[in-house]
Amino acid sequence: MSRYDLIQHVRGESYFVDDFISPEGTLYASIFFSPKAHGKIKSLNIDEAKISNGIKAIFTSADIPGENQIGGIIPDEELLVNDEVNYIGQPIAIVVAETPLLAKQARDKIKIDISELPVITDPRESFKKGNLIIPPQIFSLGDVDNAWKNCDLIVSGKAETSGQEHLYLETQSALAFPTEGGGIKIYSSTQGPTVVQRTVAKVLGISMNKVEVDTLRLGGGFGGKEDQANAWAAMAALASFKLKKPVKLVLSRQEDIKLTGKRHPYSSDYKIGLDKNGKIIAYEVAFYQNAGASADLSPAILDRTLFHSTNSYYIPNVKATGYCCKTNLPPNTAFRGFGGPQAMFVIETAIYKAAEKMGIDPLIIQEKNLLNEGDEFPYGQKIKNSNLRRCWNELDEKYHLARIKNSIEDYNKANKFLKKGIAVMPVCFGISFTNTFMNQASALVHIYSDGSIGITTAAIEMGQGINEKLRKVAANIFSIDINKIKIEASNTTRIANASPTAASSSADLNGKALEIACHSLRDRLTSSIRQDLKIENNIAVHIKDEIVYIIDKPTKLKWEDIIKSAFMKRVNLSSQSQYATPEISFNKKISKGYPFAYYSMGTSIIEITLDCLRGIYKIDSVKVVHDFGKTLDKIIDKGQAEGAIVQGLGWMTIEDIVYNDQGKLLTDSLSTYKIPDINFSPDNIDINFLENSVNPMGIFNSKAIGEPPLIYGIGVYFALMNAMKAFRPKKIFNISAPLTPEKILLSLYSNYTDHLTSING
Ligand code: MTE
Ligand code: LUZ
Ligand code: MOS
Repeated sequence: MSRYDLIQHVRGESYFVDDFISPEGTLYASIFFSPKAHGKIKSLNIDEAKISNGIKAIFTSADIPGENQIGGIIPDEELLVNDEVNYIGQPIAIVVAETPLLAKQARDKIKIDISELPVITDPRESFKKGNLIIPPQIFSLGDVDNAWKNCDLIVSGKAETSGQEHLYLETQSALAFPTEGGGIKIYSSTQGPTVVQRTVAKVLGISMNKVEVDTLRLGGGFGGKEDQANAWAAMAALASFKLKKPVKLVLSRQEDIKLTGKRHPYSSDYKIGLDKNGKIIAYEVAFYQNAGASADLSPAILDRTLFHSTNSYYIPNVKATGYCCKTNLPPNTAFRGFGGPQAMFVIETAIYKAAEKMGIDPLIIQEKNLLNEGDEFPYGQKIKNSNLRRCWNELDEKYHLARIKNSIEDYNKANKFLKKGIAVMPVCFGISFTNTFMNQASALVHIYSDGSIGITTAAIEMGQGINEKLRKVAANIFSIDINKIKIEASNTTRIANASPTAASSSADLNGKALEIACHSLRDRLTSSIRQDLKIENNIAVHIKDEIVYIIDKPTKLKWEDIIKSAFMKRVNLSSQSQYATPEISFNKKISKGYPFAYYSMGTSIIEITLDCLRGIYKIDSVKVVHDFGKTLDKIIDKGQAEGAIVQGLGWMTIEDIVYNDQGKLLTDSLSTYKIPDINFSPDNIDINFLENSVNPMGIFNSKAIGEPPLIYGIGVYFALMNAMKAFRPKKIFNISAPLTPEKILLSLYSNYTDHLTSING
């Protein structure tokens, strides 16, 4: 186990928000939310709730001292509904009582009368009605309209992916308490303490310096707490601010599933044109993003969809249009990949369908069009230091694609109802926030007089191992025992104006900021040593394994000695630093620029066995060659790749979010929403690290890893489609993701008689 808090986790000793020892007098909040997806509030009756046992207060929009507004990108989201409800689960009132149970009991006594309005859950319907949150966004390269005539084959169709529930282990939680002078302090389970701080300040009508947000760690975020921790923190803060008491708000699992947004479902139209050799000449795509009832991060997510509309391929003529469609569902939000996976699913579908028409294997088209060094993306950036082909070739050399394909063909010939399928899935994911200004971070490092070190950055530990990576950076620069280093909670008083821990960039951004701070401390320490030992500037001094070396000779001076001496000489043993990614820029007006510091890339093979009698399947293996750069921590990176892959597999297969046409979530618990478990997961996930890859834009030449491998999971959809094709060679399947077993079964057979006839031969 390489992560330093793992032992603590296993023993149940780590603190999450609900574990903090509550201050004396802590009260508990419960949220009353809209039972209807669209309508006007005619009346809200809190009479009975107000006299409920243990009740302390009920707050509605009228009680908000500042702005009733939490929209980050667009101010279109009320904290508490004032007049019109827009989704089931939208918060209307905060009920505060002596215990969590009493708060829920009081909450359930609130009565509401809503005059209902028409409900829209489908993004295309919303588009038709003109309900767009932002104007259509377009990325283009070359001249698509003129390119079709040069194509030997044109294929068009529709591709759809469903949402995905984050299902972080720790539900949304916040604990707020008043501080002197009308301020507030909040322990929040958030990926972005600064956005929580900004939101709370706005809602309470106070300045940001009066709001302190502290985040020790998350029990998972996966994007679900990049923006959507704000509301709960603001509600706890509002109640606490008003009552001058500590207030804790922890959503139950079912509330969390119902009330919060998910990965965006997309419905897309594509048109792809190729020459007779399989070279892609033109690609046109329209993305209908199901944004839910307010903007949240949808516009930024739609941007990334457009950035990744061509995945790992070079296509000379592209037109990609994105529509951010408002619907009566909870606002959908960031989820590992941030709109990228949705886009990549569509181009892979287009390639699959073109291959089907041509009667060839999709991987021939994939390989032929793989990005080469210097190829241009539709947004103008050209790929540099591309290892995409190296990853592809190494995967092929190691696992022999042709051989796997032959053995699958033999297997499928020999088995009537069991069919194997294989797909190859390459990935090329841009690393940097696409909003350039967000690519900055800062670090604060204290060396205490006993030689131990405390580090604060904006990076939030949510299971991805960032704390261990940061410790490694500092331990490496100072050349000291890693156990001397502690990573402190992220805190807005120590680290200001921070971007959320997101976009897989936290190790790069915070690591590089930390590197700068550590270097300046090391420089101060070296001059302190020179002074102590009376050594000239031209003689090399360094610390190795906590011992001072002059040129290459060890001295008697140890780490503790030099710290003590520097302290006695009044050397500043604290350092604060900022890092901003160089080189990147993006012109939003023309949708061109150089938005990404670099790309995370690789290729995978996914193999499955489908039981065509029952529609059930087993994912046999996922084999990957991925470019991790020079990994900072092999075990952590491998864990990130494996976890992301399984999450991607779940999204494509068994995770099925269902809303009815009245906007009610039918899959609001784990009995109806299935996620991968150890039995579902492939027996064999082979992660190979591409050798000899360095990346100066990443910390210590490493590469970001948090999100990109999720995209490998998309391959399972096409592997399943191939197995279905082996069973029904003449049938053309057009099925939306996820490919649940029931959906597969219903697609393989036209009806019950058909099924029976098949069984009986
Ligand atoms: N891994 C764990 N265990 N838990 C998480 O919540 N979030 C993912 C990824 N890996 C997540 C995770 C997402 S969405 C992102 S953006 C990155 O971690 C963020 O962390 P990083 O920037 O350190 O990679
Ligand atoms: N968040 C964000 C992200 O604000 N901008 C991004 O580009 C991004 N990318 C991935 C995940 N979160
Ligand atoms: Mo990850 S979707 O950037 O939080």
